[in-house]
Amino acid sequence: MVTTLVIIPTFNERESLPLQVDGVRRERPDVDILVVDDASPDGTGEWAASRALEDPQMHVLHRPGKQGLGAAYRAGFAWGLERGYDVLVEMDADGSHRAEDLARVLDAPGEWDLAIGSRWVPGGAVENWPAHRRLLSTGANTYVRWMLAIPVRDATAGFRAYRASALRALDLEAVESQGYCFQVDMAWRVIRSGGAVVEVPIVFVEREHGASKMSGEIIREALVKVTVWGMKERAAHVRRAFSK
Ligand SMILES: Nc1nc2c(ncn2[C@@H]2O[C@H](COP(=O)(O)OP(=O)(O)O)[C@@H](O)[C@H]2O)c(=O)[nH]1
Ligand SMILES: [Mg+2]
Repeated sequence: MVTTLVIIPTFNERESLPLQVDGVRRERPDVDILVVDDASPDGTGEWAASRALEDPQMHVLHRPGKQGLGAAYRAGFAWGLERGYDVLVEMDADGSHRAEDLARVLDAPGEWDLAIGSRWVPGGAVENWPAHRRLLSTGANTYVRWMLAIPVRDATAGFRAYRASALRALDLEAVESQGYCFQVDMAWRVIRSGGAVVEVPIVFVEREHGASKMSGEIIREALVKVTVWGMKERAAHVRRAFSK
């Protein structure tokens, strides 16, 4: 039997997390959950710890302070890989990633190393997003696809499942990116290491409780890094062409 760990990073998600945990439990009672909490001042970590006492399939990793999404996932992956899970899932706490889409991501067709729950493939959608956030996401994804020359429609998506073997093939310690850039970085690394990526449509619903941690700095990091990676890739192509 395939063992699955759903990793949920949290920072101040006291209102949303209980709904998300209940949803995952309801839709996929077979999976284990790991909440990675960065010492949320609102008591999210305490709530998760008390829930874990009642539920043997729920675990919590408490971290000393807010260190970013990428760092939280790296710690969560290490935790899950040490314990031998076959599949590791990334899922937000805020309800944007619907529990009813989890099975769709986990049961993605074909042989995949990374299955992305995608907003920007036919059947995918976003609910309750203003035009400027849609434009930011579609624009960013068009730029990433062109700059890195990868066929992924939603490389910034944070609802995804990795085969443990694909994560083991990467040097996770070397991944420094945070935020959206972390998602792009990871997809690109899987592709470069020869892994297969599939996208399945999901409906992304903007959060009802709490606040987004998105910031100008997160957008800037993604833009700068993707540009640098793309330029380096092009320079390497040119060097290879001339050295033939
Ligand atoms: N542990 C941890 N979780 C974070 C951090 N930043 C964001 N998150 C969580 O990552 C998920 C996505 O963040 P969110 O603010 O909803 O980003 P958005 O959906 O892009 O607006 C949520 O579950 C957040 O609580 C962080 O620094 N540490
Ligand atoms: Mg969100």
